[in-house]
Amino acid sequence: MPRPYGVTYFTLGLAMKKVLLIFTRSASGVDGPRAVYDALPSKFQQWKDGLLQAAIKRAQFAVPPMGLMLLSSVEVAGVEQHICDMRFEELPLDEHWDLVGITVHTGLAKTAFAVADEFRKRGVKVVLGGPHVTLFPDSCVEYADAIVLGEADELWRDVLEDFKQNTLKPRYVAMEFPDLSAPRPVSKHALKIHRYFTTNLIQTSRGCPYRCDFCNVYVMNGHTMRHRNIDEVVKEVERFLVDDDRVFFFVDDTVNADVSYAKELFTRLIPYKIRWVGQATPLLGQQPELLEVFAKSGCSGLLLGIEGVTNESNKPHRKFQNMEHTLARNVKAIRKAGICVYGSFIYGLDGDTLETPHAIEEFIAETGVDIPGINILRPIPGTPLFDRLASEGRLMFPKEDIYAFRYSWGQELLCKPKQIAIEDFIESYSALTKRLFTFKHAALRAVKAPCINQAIALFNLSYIHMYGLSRRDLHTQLERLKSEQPEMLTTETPMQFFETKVQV
Ligand code: B12
Ligand code: SF4
Repeated sequence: MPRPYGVTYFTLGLAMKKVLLIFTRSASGVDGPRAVYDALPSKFQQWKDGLLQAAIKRAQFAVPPMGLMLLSSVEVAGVEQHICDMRFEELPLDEHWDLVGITVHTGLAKTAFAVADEFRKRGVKVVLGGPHVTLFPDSCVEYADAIVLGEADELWRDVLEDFKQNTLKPRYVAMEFPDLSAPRPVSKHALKIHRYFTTNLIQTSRGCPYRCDFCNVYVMNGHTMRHRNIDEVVKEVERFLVDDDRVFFFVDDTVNADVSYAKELFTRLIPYKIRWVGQATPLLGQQPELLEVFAKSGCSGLLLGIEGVTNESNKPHRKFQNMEHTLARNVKAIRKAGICVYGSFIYGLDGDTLETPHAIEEFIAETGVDIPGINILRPIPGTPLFDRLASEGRLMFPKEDIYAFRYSWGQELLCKPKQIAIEDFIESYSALTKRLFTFKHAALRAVKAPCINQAIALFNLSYIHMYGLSRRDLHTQLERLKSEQPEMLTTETPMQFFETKVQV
């Protein structure tokens, strides 16, 4: 959709300011799995990995960056905004740009800074924003002409206006969380709609009432839930359906956190006959009325943050909402309502032992989780978990080197498990993923899935490859540790170390 300001500006003889918003690609994982450790995989492996990368990137969540969709929807006279999604395209370094804005995620910060350098070398001003800038602003200053801290929905207009007036400030800070109830129509004009799996991304709320220690959503977006106006969300669904009738992705971290809001919203969406996916807590299984509304409004799949399957595993990480005695029942209730479950598990939690992989496997078999995602506990810089593990001496990289804590796909151990020696952990994790991701399981899960059977088959098939990659990388990491840092592999686990110290 062309921006209306263009005509007026050219009529007045003024040049439009061209702004480029950039989203970077992660080193591996949902953006196309790649080896992060294997320096020299065989020719056959390289060929196979390359072939599968593109297919997996598309089959997984190849969705546009919602943050940049919002920023590019801010209309300022005399400014036209474009999006470059590096997961799909090269940087347009040779085109003329007046201003570049880049989203910075912690695990991808090095890439974002390198991109910033490229543009600044060419004399283009660069603004950095996103989760990493909000959490670690000072580490970003040297790579930018301006940094934006916090949710930039309203601030972005100030940045663009200042830039136009040549009065760009070095730092913009969102002093308060933006009022989400105010109308803010989202435009898709800067997106290439057909390259994505879907472009129907909607966020109805921000903030999270929970405080899991490995997460930083509540640090960035606050504890109090802020909601958008329900009429506005319904209008957005209507508008989006005009250009794209594919599946909707409600990107809220917990779409069932506020039961009465969710019930009203999704009841209003029933007549639109959309299909949608989202993220929820397993507590949904105990919210029968909401569950029914979700099913009737076209919910086909939910990612459930299950993490550990026992209270011993979850409690040390402040994951109190998942109680062991209701967890399996809740997952079964959700599937019984006709909704597929992506179960997101974490192995390596403080309460985990070598028995945990079997408990996870049994849980999956009992509940029929349609897609199991088996993550390794990941200390994300800026989370309470990161700080605690640093103080316990359990980080495997220097805590100052926050960029070492890159994002990958269960391909790397970043901290020492509390009760399991590293070598045993890698062996047991590898054995678990080998047992869970087989052609037989992929076929069975696809057949038993309550809906979207093809998508379930594709996901499970792609995980055979992705967890194979994870096993290869983890074993390469293990070999390197053996030769370069054997002291890390001492059979004394941090737990035993602690106990010895206490006895002394
Ligand atoms: C949906 C989602 C996904 C989806 C879709 C991603 C996509 N294409 O956008 C999928 C599943 C693909 C995904 C993948 C990953 N994700 Co994700 N994801 C989310 C989630 C739940 C919502 C993101 C969202 O749309 N938010 C809504 C928008 C409006 O908010 P926003 O992006 O933060 O943007 C606002 C501000 O940050 C700021 N802003 C953002 N960019 C810019 C740029 C400029 C110039 C400026 C000025 C401002 C600005 O202004 C925006 C408006 O207020 C968030 C959690 C969360 N609550 O945000 C995690 C989150 C962003 N993801 C995270 C991670 C780690 C990943 C992965 C690396 C996982 C992996 N191992 O592969 C990949 C990385 C993919 C990539 N290339 O970025 C982390 C990032 C942590 C961090 N400190 O950097 C988060 C915060 C979750 C968490 N707590 O750990 N993710
Ligand atoms: S992991 Fe999920 S439930 Fe826990 S704090 Fe983060 S967003 Fe909230």
